[in-house]
Amino acid sequence: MSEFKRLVFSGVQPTGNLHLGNYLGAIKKFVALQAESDCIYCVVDLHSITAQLVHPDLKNQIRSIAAAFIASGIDPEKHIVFNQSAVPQHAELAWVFNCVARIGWMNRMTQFKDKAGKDRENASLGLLAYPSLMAADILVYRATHVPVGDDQKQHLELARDIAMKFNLDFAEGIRQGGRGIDITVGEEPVHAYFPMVEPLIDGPAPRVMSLRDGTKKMSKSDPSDLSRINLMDDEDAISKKIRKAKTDPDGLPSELEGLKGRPEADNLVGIYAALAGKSKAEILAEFGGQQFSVFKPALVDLSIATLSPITSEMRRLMDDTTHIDAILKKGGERARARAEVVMNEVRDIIGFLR
Ligand code: AQP
Repeated sequence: MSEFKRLVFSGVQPTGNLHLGNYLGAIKKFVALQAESDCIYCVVDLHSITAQLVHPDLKNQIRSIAAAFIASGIDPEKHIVFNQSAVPQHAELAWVFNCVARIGWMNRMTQFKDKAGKDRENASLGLLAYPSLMAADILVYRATHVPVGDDQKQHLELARDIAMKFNLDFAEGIRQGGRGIDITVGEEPVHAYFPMVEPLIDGPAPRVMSLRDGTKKMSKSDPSDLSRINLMDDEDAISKKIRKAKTDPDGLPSELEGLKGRPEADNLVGIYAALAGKSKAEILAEFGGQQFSVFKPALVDLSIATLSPITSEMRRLMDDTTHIDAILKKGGERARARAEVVMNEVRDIIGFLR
C-alpha cells in the first residue's frame, strides 16, 4: 500500500453561537464532502475549556453544534457525528503528542498569542497545548483530509510536524510491528504510521469577517453580537445586523479591483457570493454601481432564504434533545471503536505494556 485511505475529519468547538463564518468556512464543506469520502465530524468539547473553563450550559452547547451539523445536511448514519470527550483516546494520544511536540512550536501559534493576549503566564496550559489535542483528534483516526477555515491553517501545519516527528522518532517501533506505509514527504521517503494531513481550506468563504470590523474575523467569542450572524438568529435579527453592518460611503464597484482597501465591502460581497454559490466577480457584475441601500436588502433576503431552513430544523432538534443525544451516543461508540484500534497500535509502537 502506498497511500493512506482517504478519511475526512473536522471539529467545531461548543463555545457559543455558531455563526455564518463557521457555516460557510466549515460546515458547508463538511456537507459537500460526504458524497465522496468517509467523514468523521466532532463537537470538540475538550477544546472548549481551554480559553474559558466553566460553561454554564455546556451540554446544550454541545447538542446545538450537533444539531447544526444535522440540520445543515450531515448524515449521521453514513458518517460519524459525536462529541470528543466521549472518546478518551483523543486525550490519550494528545498526551503522547505533548511529548512529541516542542514548546517552541506551540509558542509560535498565532491563535495562542491572540487568545492569551498580554497575560500569557496566566493562560491555561491547555490553551498552549490546544494544537497538540487537535492533531490527536485527527490522527487518532489516521484521517487524511481536514476541512477548516483559513484561521486553522497554522494548526494543521503543526499537526503535520507532529505526525512527521512521531514517524521519525518511532521509526523502529513502526517497522517492527510491520505497520506503516512508505510515503514521500517533499523529496524524502518516510515510513509513516501517521499520514501528513491535508487541509481543505478553499471553499465558498475561507475567512468571513466581522460585520462591525472588516479586518477582524467573525468569531463566536466577539463580545458584540452585531458582529456576526448566528445560525439561531431569527429573520428580524439577520435583517437588523446586515442593515447595521459597517460599510463605507461609496457604492459597489463593477470590478474586483475596486474592492481593494475596502474590507467591509469586500466581506459583504464575499458573503453574498458564498451564499449564492457564485464568484465575487459575478456579484459585482450584477450589483456594480449600486448603493448599499440596494445591496443590503438583497443580502438580507438571500441570508434568510439560506439560513432559515437550517435554523428551524435546529430549533426542532433542540426542542426535544433525545434524538440528538442518541445520535451522539451512537457516534461516540463508533468513534471509540475506531480510535481504540489506532491507540492499541500506538501503545505497541511506543512500547507501553498492555
Ligand atoms: N470567520 C470565519 N470564517 C471562516 N471560517 C471560520 N471558522 C471559524 N470562524 C470562521 C471555522 O469554523 C470551524 C469551527 O471553528 P471553531 O469553533 O472550532 O473555532 P474557531 O476557529 O476559534 O471559531 P470561532 O467562531 O472564532 O470561535 P471562538 O470565538 O470560540 O474562537 C473551523 O474550521 C474554523 O476554521
